[in-house]
Amino acid sequence: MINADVIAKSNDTASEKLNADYTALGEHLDRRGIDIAAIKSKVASYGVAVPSWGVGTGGTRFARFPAAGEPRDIFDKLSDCGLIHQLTRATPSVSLHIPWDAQPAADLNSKAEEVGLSFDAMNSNTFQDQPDQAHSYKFGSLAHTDAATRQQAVDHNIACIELGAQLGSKALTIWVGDGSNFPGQTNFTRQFERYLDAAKQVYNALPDDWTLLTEHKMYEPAFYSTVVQDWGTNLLIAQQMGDKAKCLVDLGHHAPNVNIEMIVARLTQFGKLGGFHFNDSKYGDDDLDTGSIDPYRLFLVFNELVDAETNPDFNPTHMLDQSHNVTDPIESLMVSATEVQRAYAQALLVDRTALAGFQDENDALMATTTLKHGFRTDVEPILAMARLENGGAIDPVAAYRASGYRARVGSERPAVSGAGGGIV
Ligand SMILES: [Mn+2]
Repeated sequence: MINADVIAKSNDTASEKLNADYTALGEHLDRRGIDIAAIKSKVASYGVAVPSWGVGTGGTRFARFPAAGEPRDIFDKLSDCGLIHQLTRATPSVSLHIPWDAQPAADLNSKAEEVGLSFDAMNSNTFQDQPDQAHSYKFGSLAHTDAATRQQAVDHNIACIELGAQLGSKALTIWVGDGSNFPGQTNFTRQFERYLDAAKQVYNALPDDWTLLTEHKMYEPAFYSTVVQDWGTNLLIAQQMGDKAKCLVDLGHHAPNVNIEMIVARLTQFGKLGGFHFNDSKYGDDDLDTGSIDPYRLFLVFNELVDAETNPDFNPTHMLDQSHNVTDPIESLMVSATEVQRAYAQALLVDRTALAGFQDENDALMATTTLKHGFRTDVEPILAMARLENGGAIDPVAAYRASGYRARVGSERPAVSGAGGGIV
């Protein structure tokens, strides 16, 4: 966390220009029949969770290049996450990953309170082996051929629920790497039956007010077949489990050019959209920064979400899930949180009455132009004003760089060895 004076000083130099830009945008939106204050209010109350693992430098299977001041444990991670929220006012919660972040609940709650954060969905890990575990996940976890290995994975997921319940979390996200690397290596049907049976045991351990989020991913670490490979399989799982089970959509977990916004609409229509992992992708699961490659697709996803907002039961979790290889993770996460807010604000500007009319009249050109009108509007003054009024920074990256935070934690936290393998 940084001194409030640093934020105030940074804002002082930028506030005059912001006021002028905000006034001009307000007049422009007024001519379109849109109240800028109402949009700002919605943006101000919007939050996206930060993944605890996002504040460390990521990497690839080839290498990892750690930066100065890498968080050494979950408490350092929570400090970094707290700073991101302090400056952006857009990331009020953190999603933990167990066992990486496993610590006594009292200590986690105390640190979270200190840095002004709450806990979002819990994430289990059955895609790598831990030093003290009895059975290896080399050939799978919840779908493993060996019953004892499946049971170990089930028990781990239940332990995640039990810890999360003490932290105020209300969801467990399961992603498994189970699959195969060779045709014939596994029987697709029997493997999926084993997964469903094990996942049901986890589902049965959920408190009544919890949601089970299952996350699909097309490939990797399994490169021939993956048990939960697409939204169709994910939907089957959620339907087989029950009302508390919903699908989580990670934007990077699809083939290039897949119409993700349509998947969002389908899952929403049947009450099975549970949450998002925001990131971006150019080729495969690159986990690039949200909105860095295709901001229009991000906007189109939010267009579907805003369309569904009228349903009071519609409340999917939103989280960033990306890997930072060449940037300061704190800066990337601040910019990405802002990109998510930007897509939300742009989607709020779409004239839905006009759009529905053009759709009914089959006026394709005017329908798509109506959508684009929202996307083309520069909403930055709305985002910046929402941050300023909530106590954040008009320009979070500028304030962060002025604070000297990275240099300070660089001297406080011993360097992490770069010799280890990358986290993908
Ligand atoms: Mn993800």
